[in-house]
Amino acid sequence: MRNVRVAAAQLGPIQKMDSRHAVVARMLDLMRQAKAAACDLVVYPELALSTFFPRWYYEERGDADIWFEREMPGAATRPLFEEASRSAIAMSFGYAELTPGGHHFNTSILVDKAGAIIGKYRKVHMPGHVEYDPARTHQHLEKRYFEPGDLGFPVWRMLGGIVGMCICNDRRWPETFRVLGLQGVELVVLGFNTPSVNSQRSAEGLDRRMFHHRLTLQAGAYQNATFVVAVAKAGVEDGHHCMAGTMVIDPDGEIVAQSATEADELVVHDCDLDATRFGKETVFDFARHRRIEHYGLIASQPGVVPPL
Ligand code: CDV
Repeated sequence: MRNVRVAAAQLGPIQKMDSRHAVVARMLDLMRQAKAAACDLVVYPELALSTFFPRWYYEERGDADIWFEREMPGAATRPLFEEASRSAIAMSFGYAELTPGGHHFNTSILVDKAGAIIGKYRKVHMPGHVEYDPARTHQHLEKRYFEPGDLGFPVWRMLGGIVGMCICNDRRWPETFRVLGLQGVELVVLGFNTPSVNSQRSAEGLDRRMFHHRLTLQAGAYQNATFVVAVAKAGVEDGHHCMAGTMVIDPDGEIVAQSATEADELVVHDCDLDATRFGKETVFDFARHRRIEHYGLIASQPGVVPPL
């Protein structure tokens, strides 16, 4: 048995006016709850430190830089690292990263129990659009504010297992989970901000959005024999509703724990990483069963090329 007690730390809404300091205080409160529950790892959402700012259009792209972190930890986030090391609890959270070279990424980090950053992931699959789109019910300008990640999908040895990260829209792509799976991943942690309405098809509301969310997480977990911990930023931010659906999926693809609210909420689950072994040694023993001679298109062709 290799047990990792995971705390999925869902955040309720964060308004535009809320300071980093106020958000970090909420995150610290969840971390203290996680410590009281003897958790090993606390996982927060995508862009955890602010409102989901890509819904706002800034004509001058640089005006959005107020939402980006130039250093990690910085003055506002240092208390998270101090508390993590004091409590001997590992953590992962997402933030908007502005590098010294002027690059903008949607980033997540993995921090060990000593409070040291041991892993960084930059979101690869960037949804949305670059320019203001009046045809949409709301804007989703991630393609305007972020570059696609340049670090691939690494994994790290941590907490006695193999841990990987992805972010929100990445979960909808089987390629994400398979690349992590090919490195033996046993625990995938991810945060998300998912509007409860499709901006290009308003009839597609919460039920269908939640269905697709569960479908992708459960498939990714089962097909790669891994735990998945998915953590929402939920509720109504400045009039825009994001769905909850924080959940833990086991390597059989079953939802084993989930949130009940759209507020700050801790979902705790014991993940025995040895439970990943059966799938990895049988139906998803990749080395025995994969036929890479037939998969070339996946890595060589981005779009659809129908037959003539
Ligand atoms: N933050 C996201 O990546 N959100 C997307 C929405 C736009 C569909 C998601 O895949 O949940």
